[in-house]
Amino acid sequence: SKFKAFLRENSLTMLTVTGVFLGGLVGFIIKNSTGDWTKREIMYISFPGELFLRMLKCLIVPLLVSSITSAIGGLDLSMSGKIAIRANAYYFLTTISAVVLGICLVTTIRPGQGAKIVEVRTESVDKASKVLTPDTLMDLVRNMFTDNIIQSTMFQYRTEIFENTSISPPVPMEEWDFKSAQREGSNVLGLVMFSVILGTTIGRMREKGQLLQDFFTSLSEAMMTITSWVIWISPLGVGFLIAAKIIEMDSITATIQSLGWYFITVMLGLFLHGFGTIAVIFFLGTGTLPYRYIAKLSQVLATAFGTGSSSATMPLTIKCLDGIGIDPRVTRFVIPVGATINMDGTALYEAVAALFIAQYREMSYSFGNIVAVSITATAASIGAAGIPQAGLVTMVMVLDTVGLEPKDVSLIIAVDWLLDRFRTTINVMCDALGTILVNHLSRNDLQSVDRLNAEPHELL
Ligand code: DAS
Repeated sequence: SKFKAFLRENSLTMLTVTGVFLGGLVGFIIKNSTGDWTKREIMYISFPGELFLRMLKCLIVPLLVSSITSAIGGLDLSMSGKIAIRANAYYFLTTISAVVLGICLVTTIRPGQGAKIVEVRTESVDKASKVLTPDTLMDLVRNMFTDNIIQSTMFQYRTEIFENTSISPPVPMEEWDFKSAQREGSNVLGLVMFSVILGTTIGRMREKGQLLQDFFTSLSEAMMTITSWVIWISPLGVGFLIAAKIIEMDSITATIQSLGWYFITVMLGLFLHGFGTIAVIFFLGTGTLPYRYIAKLSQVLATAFGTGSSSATMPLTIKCLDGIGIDPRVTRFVIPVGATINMDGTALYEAVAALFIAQYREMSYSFGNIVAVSITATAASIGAAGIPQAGLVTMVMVLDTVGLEPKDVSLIIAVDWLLDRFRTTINVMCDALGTILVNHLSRNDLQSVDRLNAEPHELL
C-alpha cells in the first residue's frame, strides 16, 4: 500500500518524465527510419504539443500580474522588502557565479581553438548591421518602464531596440531560428515592474485597497486551478513537442560534432552550476542539500525541457512548490520575478558563446574584455524573455563587448535549439530552489507577521 500511495502521488511526474524520453525515442526512430518530413507533416505531429503550449502561455500574463500583485499587496512593506532583498541577492549571486564559472570553463577548455564550423550564412546575415551594447542595455531598462501595460501583454519583443534606436535588425528575423522569440514575446519585464509597484501601493492603501487585493488574490487562485487541469496534459504535450522538434532538426549527431567542444563546455557548465554551485549555496542557506527537492521538481524540469520556456513552465513551478509546502506569499512573488530575470543557465551560455566565437575568430581578448563580457552576459540574461531561444537574441550585446558582430551568432545557431532546452531546465531549477531558500530564510518573519495579524481567538 505504501507503493500504491507512492504511485498515486508521483504518477503524473513519472508520466511526464516518460513523455520526455518516449517523445525523444519516437522522434529518433521516425527520423532515422523514414525520409525527410515536410513542414506540414511536422506541423501535424507537433499539434498536440502546440495546444499544450498555448494553454500554458495563455495563463502567463494573468497569473504573473495577479500573483505578484496579490503576494506583495498581502504583506506589509517591510516584509515584502525583506523577501525582495533576499530573492534579489540570490538572483544576483547565482547569476554572477554562473557567468564566472562559464568564463573559467571556456578559457581553460578553449573550445573555439581550431574548431571547424559550418557557418549558417545567408545574404542578409552578411548585410547585418551593428548593434551597440549601450543600445541593448538602454532597451533593457526601457522595457522595465512600460509606457502601456496593455501593449506589454502583447507581442513586443526586442524589436523595440531597433525601432527606438533607428538601427535595423541585424538579420531579418524570419531567417533565424527564433521566430518564436520575435513574434510571441511580450514585455514581461515591464509587467513585473508594474505589478510590483501596484502590489506595493495596494498594500499601503489598507482598507481602501482591499477590493483590488481580493480581486487579484481571487484571480490568481483561479489561474492556479486552471493550471491544475492543464498539468494533466503535460506528459502528452511534452512528448509530442520533443518528438516533433527532433524530427524537424538536422541530425543531432552531425551538429554536435561540428560544435562539439562548445556544446560540451556549455553542458558541463550547466551541470556544475545546477548541481554544484547551487547545491552549495542552498546548503549554506538551509543546512540541507537540494537533491531531494530536485527530484520533487522533476515534472517541472521535464516541462521546462519540453517547452524551452521558463515563462510557460511558471504555472507548473508555482503549483509544484505549493505541493512542497512553500509559503504562497513567497512563491507567488519570487517565481514570476525569477522566471523573468533570473536565468543562470542563459547567463552562463551567453558568456561561453561569446568567448567561444572570439576564440574561433582568433580575436584576442583582454581581462577588461572578460569583465565586460561578465557584465553584459548578466544583463543579457536579465533581458532575455522566458521563451525559446530568447538568449540568442540578447547575445548581440555580449558579442559587441569583444568586438564581434551580431551576424556571428550564425556560428552557434545549429545547436542552439538543443542547448536552449538544457539551459531553460537549469533556469527553472535555480528559480525553484531559490524560492525554497528564500522561504526558509523568511519563515520566522512570516510567522511573526501571521501572529500579529491573527485574531486573538486564533492564538489560543
Ligand atoms: N529559453 C529561455 C528560457 O525560457 C531563455 C534562453 O533562451 O536562454 O529560460
